Amino acid sequence: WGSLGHETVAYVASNFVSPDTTWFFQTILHNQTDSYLAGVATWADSFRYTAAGRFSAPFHFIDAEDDPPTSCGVKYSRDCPVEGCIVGAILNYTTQLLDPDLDAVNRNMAAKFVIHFIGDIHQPLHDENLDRGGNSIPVTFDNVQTNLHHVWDSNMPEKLVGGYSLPDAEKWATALTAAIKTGVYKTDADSWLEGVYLRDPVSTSIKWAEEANQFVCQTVLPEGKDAIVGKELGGAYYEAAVPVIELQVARAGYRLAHWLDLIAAGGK
Ligand code: DCM
Ligand code: DCM
Ligand code: DCM
Ligand code: ZN
Ligand code: ZN
Repeated sequence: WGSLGHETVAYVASNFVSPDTTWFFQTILHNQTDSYLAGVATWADSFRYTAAGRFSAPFHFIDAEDDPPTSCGVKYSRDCPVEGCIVGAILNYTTQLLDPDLDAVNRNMAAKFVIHFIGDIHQPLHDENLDRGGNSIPVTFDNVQTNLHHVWDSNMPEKLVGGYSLPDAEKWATALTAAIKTGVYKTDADSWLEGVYLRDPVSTSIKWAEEANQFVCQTVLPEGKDAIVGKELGGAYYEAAVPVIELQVARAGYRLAHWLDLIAAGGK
């Protein structure tokens, strides 16, 4: 996701975490405001472009070597290479946060990574190998030339919300939070936490990746790559994608809240 998606996921999570969790992560992140999660949600995207952070670039995705739209699916053994992937990164940085001996600097970094990667794993194209997660599929969106990955990360969320500022994210998060508490997601939200086990971050997050990857076959490339190369996606394609984007951002925020609650409780 772009900044809007990540900051919205973070605000949704802040709306659901327990008071103990709020205090726990406000301390780690040295930020006592309501934006303590949203304020660091895009840090990992800046860090990966620095020399010190280059190692973390592969941690933002898992390149599922499936065959959309015919066959979708993610396999940790097949799709997570030695240099790492988003599932391995969620395992690593969650494990670090559970280590009572971890120093404050690495604890701060681990928290920022977990907040970001639980967002990215819910973006369908972050769980897909084809054309580098759609980065090499040229398209236009509202007459601007871009690529399919960027359309899902940024163009479609920003068209839906009407901007990408921090207040835009907070406003979108307020709407998604209401949908989870009392609206369209109310009956399903409990099921979003099925299969979530702090003692097994790999099985937990591969399930999230698998679920998002199914949308690559259903919604991202339903008629295959050739049907959208060079096409304008701001019309019917956008309308079909919006419900998936809203659902995935809502799920990511709700699951991030639960994951942070489990971490703050120390696995107890
Ligand atoms: N981005 C950045 N610096 C750059 C290029 C892009 O911060 N030099 C940001 C823009 C998007 C985000 O990265 O918000 C997309 O990251 P990803 O595709 O890993 O989700
Ligand atoms: N950004 C975004 N959507 C845009 C333009 C920018 O999400 N339409 C993000 C990318 C960078 C940040 O905002 O992370 C700052 O972008 P810029 O340096 O282009 O102002
Ligand atoms: N990306 C991805 N899968 C890949 C390569 C990149 O999901 N195989 C994501 C990471 C960034 C965006 O695409 O969010 C752009 O990546 P880059 O800046 O590395 O081109
Ligand atoms: Zn992306
Ligand atoms: Zn990212």
